[in-house]
Amino acid sequence: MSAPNKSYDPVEVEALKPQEIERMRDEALAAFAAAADLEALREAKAAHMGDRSPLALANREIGALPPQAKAEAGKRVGMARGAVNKALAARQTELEAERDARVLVEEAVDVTLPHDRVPAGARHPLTTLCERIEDVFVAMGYEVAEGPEVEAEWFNFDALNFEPDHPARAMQDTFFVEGKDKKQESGVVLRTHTSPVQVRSMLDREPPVYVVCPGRVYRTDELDATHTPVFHQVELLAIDEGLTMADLKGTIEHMVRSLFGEGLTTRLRPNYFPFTEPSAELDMECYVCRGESVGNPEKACRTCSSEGWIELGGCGMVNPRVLVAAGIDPEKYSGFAFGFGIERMLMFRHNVEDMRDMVEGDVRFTRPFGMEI
Ligand code: FA5
Repeated sequence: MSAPNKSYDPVEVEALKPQEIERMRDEALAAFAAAADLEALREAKAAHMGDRSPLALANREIGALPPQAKAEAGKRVGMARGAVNKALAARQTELEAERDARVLVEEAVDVTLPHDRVPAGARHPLTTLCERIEDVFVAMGYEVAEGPEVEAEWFNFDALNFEPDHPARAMQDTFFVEGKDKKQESGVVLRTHTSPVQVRSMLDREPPVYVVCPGRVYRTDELDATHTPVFHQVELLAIDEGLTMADLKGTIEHMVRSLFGEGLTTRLRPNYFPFTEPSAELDMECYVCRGESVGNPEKACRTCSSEGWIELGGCGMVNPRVLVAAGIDPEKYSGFAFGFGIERMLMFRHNVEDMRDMVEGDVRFTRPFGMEI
């Protein structure tokens, strides 16, 4: 066997000759200098630096050379490519600076010009929240029901089992439109809650009844950070055979999870309403801290004041006396009802600290809530 031949002549490769490499480099430099904008420069880059460019192809030929010639050719091509890269970067910077300067001039806005556009308004978050709540119940087969804001005292109180001397009827809570002083049989009030719509819905329909009743209500409360004399409630009423508190709890839990997040629980605390028996106050687990703030100052929660629970509203099984007043047989049917304040829900859902912001009509309050449809 013969020894390896280490003294063969370099293979001649046309593309790697010094004058060829120089030519390719010069052509690339000329093309970059001639590029009038960034788009033209991108094209010149692809032509002179891309995978199929002359310099790239020449570079690939190096492998075919013997070691001695390989080093020399590699150096030549490397230097040419270095020069081309440098020229490209310099031209890129130049053209970007030109573009930025042009954009600044072309897109300049004269903010001192007079304008004739009326600023766009925004939907009030109370409206949007009410609609979202309605949607949750409509998806469960509930109907949206509404009633008048100027309401017969009978619907607002009597039919709901409020005794004639119940304190809620007193002037300090209720706006009387007529009747209170004239000692009429049944006066007219601005409804103090959405519960009269329960009675109207039962009178208007044959059971089973599943309604969700949003609306504006009125009380003689002073306007302050947590009260307003005009506010919104949503009332829920279900009348069917065999309904229990478990149905009530499950339904509200579904609403809470739809609005605030999966896995949240609710709890009932005993309370009293004349129109429900038994009655309860319904709390939801705090959706922000999920109870982790309780007894843990490091994880203090503003939303639930570190109590772990947020009070939602009142609820209970419809009092059989109310069913009778609405012409429904309490032996056959039972029902549950739930009512809560929307302003209060908006406060803890969006960290609104002062209820007055919701009623003052300043579009700067409503706009950040966006255009949720
Ligand atoms: C009622 O109005 C009952 N009708 C709720 C109900 C319905 C109970 C069905 C049982 C069955 P209450 O007076 O607690 O309950 O008011 C309900 C909610 O209205 C309160 O939780 C609170 O969020 C809101 N609210 C009450 N007063 C004001 C006020 N001045 N400003 C804003 N929100 C208020």
